[in-house]
Amino acid sequence: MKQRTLAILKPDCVRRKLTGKVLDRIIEAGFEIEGMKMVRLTVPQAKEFYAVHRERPFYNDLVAFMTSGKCVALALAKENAVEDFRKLIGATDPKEAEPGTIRRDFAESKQENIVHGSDSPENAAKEIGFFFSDFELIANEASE
Ligand code: IDP
Ligand code: MG
Repeated sequence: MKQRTLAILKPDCVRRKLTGKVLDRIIEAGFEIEGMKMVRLTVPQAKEFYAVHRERPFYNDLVAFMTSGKCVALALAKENAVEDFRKLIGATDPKEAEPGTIRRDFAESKQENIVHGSDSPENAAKEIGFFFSDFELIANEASE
């Protein structure tokens, strides 16, 4: 069954002019783009998006990083999208990511790791709702 996941091309990705290369990997891997927008997160928005990490030592740095420049938010669709996208991007720390993954190939640090991917279908639905209204998403039947 087709599933959606939420991806963010983080400020390091946009700043380093890797948006096109990373999007190409995502499209080549079979993900359909059902929503896409350039966004500059505010501090309250970044805090809310990463609220699960608020007790972690890296939280404030993460919020500063995520608000440091433009991001590209993507609603992606594919069979098994959540798990397959996490495989495509690799482990959080690029040093631990498998060869050929987006983070291994492009990321410079555990914080500046190029891309976000939802970690469960439930969180994907919440995160897509965070960035996109229904009107901004291609309806399933219209995407083929
Ligand atoms: P994920 O993005 O692979 O799901 P999470 O554990 O959910 O990883 O962490 C969210 C984001 O916080 C990471 O993508 C990364 O940007 C940042 N982060 C996570 N752990 C660390 C850390 O130990 N040091 C610095 N930044 C971190
Ligand atoms: Mg996560």
